[in-house]
Amino acid sequence: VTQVQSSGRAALRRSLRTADVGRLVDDACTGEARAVSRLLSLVEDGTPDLPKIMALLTARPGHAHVVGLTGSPGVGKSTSASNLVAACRSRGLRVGVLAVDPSSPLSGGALLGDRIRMQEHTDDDGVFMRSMASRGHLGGVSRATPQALRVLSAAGFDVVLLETVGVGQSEVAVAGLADTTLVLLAPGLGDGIQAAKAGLLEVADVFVVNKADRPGADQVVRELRNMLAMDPARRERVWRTPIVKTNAVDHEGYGELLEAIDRHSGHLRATGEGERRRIRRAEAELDAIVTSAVDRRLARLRAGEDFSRHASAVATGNCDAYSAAERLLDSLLR
Ligand SMILES: Nc1nc2c(ncn2[C@@H]2O[C@H](COP(=O)(O)OP(=O)(O)OP(=O)(O)O)[C@@H](O)[C@H]2O)c(=O)[nH]1
Ligand SMILES: [Mg+2]
Repeated sequence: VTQVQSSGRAALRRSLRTADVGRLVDDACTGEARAVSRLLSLVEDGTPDLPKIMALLTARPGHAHVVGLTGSPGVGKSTSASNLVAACRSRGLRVGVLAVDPSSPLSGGALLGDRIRMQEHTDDDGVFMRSMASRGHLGGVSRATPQALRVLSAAGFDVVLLETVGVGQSEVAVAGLADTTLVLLAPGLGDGIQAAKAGLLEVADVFVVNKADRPGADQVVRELRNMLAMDPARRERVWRTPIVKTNAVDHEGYGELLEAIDRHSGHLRATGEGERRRIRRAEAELDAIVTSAVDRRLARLRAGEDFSRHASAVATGNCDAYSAAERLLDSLLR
């Protein structure tokens, strides 16, 4: 399987004909899983066809509501995502699931586990599941995520679940791309403090206290309530962050969780906050594209003759470093 995948990847790196790009986008927009998957690979690999693809997708924004799931390892993100998929499907909603690992180049184990958990949905045309790891490019997945979300929205999914694997700032950043961010906590993980440390409390639109079947769940809810009450930034907000208890193993609490997500979605529309988040996502997307372009040009510049010529001039005292740098910067941005 790995071999087939990697030769497929090599093929993807070659440019496609314009007509083929058009057909691929058309197929993906009908929700055809293979076309969606192919587009996501192109996004992930940052292939030269991306500008064409993104231009075509602009006319088809879709209407997906992006729900981010984040929280410490083992808190139950994947199990909860699977439950949310089921809850959405019972309402007739089409769901895309994007599991991203912003921190590690490969997390084959976790992703394999997720596949097994998602197995009950594999025969369902209304569900699309995809994992992205960073393949060793620093910041690679975070860069690709806004565009991957665009693809899934264009493909007509009503809801996209964005699950982050791994912890840290990049995870918070990825969660920040969602319309509604769920922060999961569970008893017994010392989670309240961990979440506060990782900056997760700030990004939460809904708190999910999972593993409600375990002792200590109500204690976590109480701690959260206290923390929320003491947070001055929260007091000024219109949105009162709900706390929903779930038991992912016995599928309990998901009706209530979907209701909370619905209410938040209504809040986003009513207050203009939704628009602000779309702008924030566009900023992240632009930032990623500009950064990649500058990185590429900088790499070319460093390897070029101009650079060594300027370095010699500085070394021999014919030019000061700042003037030389100015000239190089001019040529970089031209
Ligand atoms: N008792 C109990 N166990 C749960 C519950 N939810 C998840 N688990 C178990 O907790 C373990 C971790 O669940 P995952 O869904 O893989 O957690 P995760 O947050 O996706 O983990 P990572 O992807 O490694 O960060 C699994 O063994 C689950 O079966 C729950 O509500 N109650
Ligand atoms: Mg997981």
